[in-house]
Amino acid sequence: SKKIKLGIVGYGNLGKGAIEAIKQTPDMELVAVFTRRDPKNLNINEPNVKTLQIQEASDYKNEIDVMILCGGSATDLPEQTPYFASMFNTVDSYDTHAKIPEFYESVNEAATKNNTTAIISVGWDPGLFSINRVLADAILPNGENYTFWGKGLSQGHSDAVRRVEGVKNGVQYTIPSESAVDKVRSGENPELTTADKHSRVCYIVAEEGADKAKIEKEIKTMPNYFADYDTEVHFITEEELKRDHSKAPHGGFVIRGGNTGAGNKQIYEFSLKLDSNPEFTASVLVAYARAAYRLNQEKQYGAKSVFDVAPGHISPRTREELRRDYL
Ligand code: API
Repeated sequence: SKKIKLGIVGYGNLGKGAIEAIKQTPDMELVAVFTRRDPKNLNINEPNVKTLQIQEASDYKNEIDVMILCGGSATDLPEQTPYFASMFNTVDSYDTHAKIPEFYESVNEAATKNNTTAIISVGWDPGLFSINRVLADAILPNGENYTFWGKGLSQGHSDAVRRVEGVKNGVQYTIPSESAVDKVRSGENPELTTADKHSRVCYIVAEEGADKAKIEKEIKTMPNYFADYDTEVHFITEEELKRDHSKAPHGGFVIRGGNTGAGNKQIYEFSLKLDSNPEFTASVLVAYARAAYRLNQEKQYGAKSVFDVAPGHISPRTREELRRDYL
């Protein structure tokens, strides 16, 4: 049968990860990568993949089944997802948790109008962690959910600091509080504030002559991303950034402590340990691209989240195979 044809929008860490992830699938193929930059400057060594300008995407409506949107949440995706969902089935990794309701509404409008299927906020958090929060809560109603991230490099927060005026480059590490994790694992369901659970550490390369005090203040007071946390900002050189901060490990845990029956303690835990956060996130996006294609074939139009997608829909295996080998 014919392979599912994919496009990628954005050639950053996530877009590069998506190229690799698609190669590992038996049933999907990459048609083109769309970029805001000059396509000639993308060094993609894939003879059968076109590199094109973002504005050319509308010419490929009949050649691409699903568009994988690899832009950032801060400013790219709020514009790009509704735009592309008006022409293509899409998957994206929009991860500004506080703004997901309004993001959903604007994508749903575009997708519903045009009979496309747009799966939003796909990745590991939001994404796989979200599914586990829902499972744990449904199974153990008498309990409490906790999410811990790190220690690791958050793509979303790093993208956010790089958008601050005067910042040339930078990364952000999310650091979980070990004592908070230990308390949660013991099942005592402690009350923890946002700041009790994590702290954030940024390494910033400032542009020449930039006002470092102003940069630091802008980062520390940034809503959604930093304002509710204890945040450290360190200024370093470009060489130090390359030398010490080029890897992008991440991971974390969803934990729920609950009680059943005669007060029996039940601990639910899901965890990830990732060498490369963007490569893993891209792998989740690519698996859900398969689901976006299938849902669209079933005429399930509009914006969807991971909660609306059955696990069988993201798998390349048949339902018979899944029942035989994975039940
Ligand atoms: C953090 C997490 C990261 C989630 C993973 C992904 C990312 O604070 O480190 O941006 O890397 N919210 N959404």
